[in-house]
Amino acid sequence: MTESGTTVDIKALLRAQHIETPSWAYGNSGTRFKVFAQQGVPRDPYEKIADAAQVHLFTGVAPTVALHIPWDRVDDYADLARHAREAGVGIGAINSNVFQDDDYMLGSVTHPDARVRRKAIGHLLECVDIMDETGSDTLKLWFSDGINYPGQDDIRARQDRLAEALDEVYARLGPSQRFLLEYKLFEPAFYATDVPDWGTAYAHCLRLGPKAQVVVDTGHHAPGTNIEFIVAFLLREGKLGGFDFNSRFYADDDLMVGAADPFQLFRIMYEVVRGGGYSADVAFMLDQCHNIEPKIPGQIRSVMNVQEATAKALLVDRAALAAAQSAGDVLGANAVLMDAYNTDVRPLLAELREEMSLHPDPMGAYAASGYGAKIVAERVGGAQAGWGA
Ligand code: AOS
Ligand code: ZN
Ligand code: ZN
Repeated sequence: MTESGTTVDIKALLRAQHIETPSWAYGNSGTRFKVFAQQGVPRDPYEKIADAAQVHLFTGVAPTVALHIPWDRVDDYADLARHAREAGVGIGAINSNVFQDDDYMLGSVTHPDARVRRKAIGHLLECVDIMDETGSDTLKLWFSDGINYPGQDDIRARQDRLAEALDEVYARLGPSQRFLLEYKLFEPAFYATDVPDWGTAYAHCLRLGPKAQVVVDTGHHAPGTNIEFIVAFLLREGKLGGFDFNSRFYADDDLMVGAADPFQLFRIMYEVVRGGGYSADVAFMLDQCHNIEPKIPGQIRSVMNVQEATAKALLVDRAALAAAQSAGDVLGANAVLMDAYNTDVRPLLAELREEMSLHPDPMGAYAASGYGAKIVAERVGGAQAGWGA
């Protein structure tokens, strides 16, 4: 393949990339210490979708927005989906919430009390109803369930209860719907989380069948975890359903993806490309909360960071890499990967945006658009993203 042929192929793949932004990124958020309110933030789900549409307008690769129930509860979901379509975006994953009610202090689907488990499962089934109404094909399941102290509950019985709940939700899925099971090492449970790692999520999904897959939130691992290995393994098994992209320095920090460790993001994207995940049904979703930075530009920056990592991953000379690997050329193989990582792909992406009739500089174009000033003038009393609301 010629050099220019390669560039054309890479551009076509980048043009087709689809990065989903989360509705909760557009509202006020913070830490347990303080939520700093910003001016102009959305007051309802309709305005969150309008903001998500801006990210798509300036990047061209963020055509869907994930909803979170109940934070995005409305009377008429079909109307919300219509509003999204009119704004130029679609509804992405439906994120369930079985962590915010008082009932869930000791767990939701793994709670020792059958009444609470029934309530939690009822919510998950309601989320599938919302998928039907909005046309969403993906349910994202994250459970805060776990225990804080040894002996607090029976670890194994909690797995049985989890399996029962997953069975029921799985059975409710339509033919073109799936759920993604998200794991997280700790928080809010500090001793034993019920879905703490990819192995637990994988085992449950494997038992259930093809409509259950694992979602990798990049902030949900112990420091030093080799996330790209997990990606490679799950892809090989056909069980990687998608990503919740964000950056972490310490715990589940939910910072902009690619901010803390762009090299790790590149390594992850390389395994996605290598494993065929780029063309398969692997969802690239952002799961971020902008505590101190402006929301819409924060999402635009994150989308661009994912694009840059993807472009570098696509630039890896796979033939040269395979040759070096089979020759046992350790330094040569590593150099092939690093050459791609060290390439400045910003000119390529600027060129691609111009070909897509977009401004080559999405951050600058958004700043110049006046949308930020308009929402500050129009919206008074914006909502929190969810926590503590
Ligand atoms: C929680 O830590 C998980 O990352 C969830 O994916 C997510 O942040 C939350 O459920 C909002 O949807
Ligand atoms: Zn997440
Ligand atoms: Zn998280």
